Amino acid sequence: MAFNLSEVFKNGIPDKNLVRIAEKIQNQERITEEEGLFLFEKGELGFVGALANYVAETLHHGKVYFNRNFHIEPTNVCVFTCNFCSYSRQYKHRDDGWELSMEEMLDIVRKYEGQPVTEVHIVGGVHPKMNLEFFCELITRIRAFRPDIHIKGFTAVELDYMIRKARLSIEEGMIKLKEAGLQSLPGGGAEIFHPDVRNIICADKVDAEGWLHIHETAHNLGMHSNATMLYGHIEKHEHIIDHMSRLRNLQDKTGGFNCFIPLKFRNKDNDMSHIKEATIIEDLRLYAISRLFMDNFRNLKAYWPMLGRQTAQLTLSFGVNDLDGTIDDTTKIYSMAGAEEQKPSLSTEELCDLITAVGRIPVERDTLYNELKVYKPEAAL
Ligand code: V47
Ligand code: SF4
Repeated sequence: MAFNLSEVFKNGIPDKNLVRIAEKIQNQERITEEEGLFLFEKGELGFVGALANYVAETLHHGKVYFNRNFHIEPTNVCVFTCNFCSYSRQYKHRDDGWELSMEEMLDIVRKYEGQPVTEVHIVGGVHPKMNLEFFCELITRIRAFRPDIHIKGFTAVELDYMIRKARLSIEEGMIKLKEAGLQSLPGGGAEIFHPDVRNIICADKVDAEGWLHIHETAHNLGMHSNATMLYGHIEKHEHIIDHMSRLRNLQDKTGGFNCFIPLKFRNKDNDMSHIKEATIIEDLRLYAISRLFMDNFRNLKAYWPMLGRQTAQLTLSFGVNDLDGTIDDTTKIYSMAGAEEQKPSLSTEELCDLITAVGRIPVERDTLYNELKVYKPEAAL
């Protein structure tokens, strides 16, 4: 796609630092942390959006990815007390929450028999009685029933707890899970790495180094993973840049991340409800700057159950190239936190319509971003 700097600056005299950043982006040079911060401070939405759109178009030529997936949330009982969480219940209040048995979880998988889903996403609270052995058995039994489904499961927070409790090293624990059939890790639990924020919003769970070590170990074992960032609460721009920089560094080292997923903080029914949510303008700037800063992440995902389908659709013009999946109303994390999508479920036709409405090409992918079906414009209508 041809890109014309003068278009970006047509409304005013360009700031020389912004010109320099735009030139770097155009020449596929990495921007520094200072430049990333500068974009947050001085880069208006139209400017960062045009650049981010240019980068996404150069990489993906108008393609936007989605997959056919469903979630299993084993429990919302959790030993941790993240202040932003609307979903968890403490063990002593477990009667207010849910704890699925092995059979109940396998029933969820059985419900999809004969359906062309390609991924199961398993994430939940950290239950003190659901251990490594239990989850290895769950994975083995899902694999035996549906060997064709990719099992993406457990945030680094869940893994850290279950592996430490089994008195194994992270590597030993990850090998056990991999042998049972776990194929990749979702990106949750990253929140904001910087201790000045982490110690306030989620002080008691795995820290930045622990989270990064688990993902690095998974990558070294040949597994892929995703990375998230919870934004729009008490963090400052410096913390966002620090977070993205740590992920960018690990990606340089291993290349094991599939995608980056900024997650918008939703404020219903949690201990941070007094904090106003980010505006749509802030969401779009954040996605655009992520695309510009995370130059070694091919895929930037807008998780539509969290953002709502309309804002997710808007992000497609601001650097995003992935919307996650059909979901089929199998997750409660975001509806409980106040997301617009109270029963998140989209058919492939609806996802295709969202994507084609903004002039992009819908592509069904698998978890590792292999293309399964390209919906040519006429086929998608
Ligand atoms: O780590 C919890 C977030 C994450 C709130 O890898 C909240 O494809 C906003 O791992 N407001 C877990 N966010 C979810 C997760 C995930 C989600 C989508 C895709 C993928 C993937 C992974 O949910 C937590 C936390 O950051 N979260 N509460 C809230 N009130
Ligand atoms: Fe537990 Fe995860 Fe909620 Fe934190 S975000 S309290 S670890 S369920």
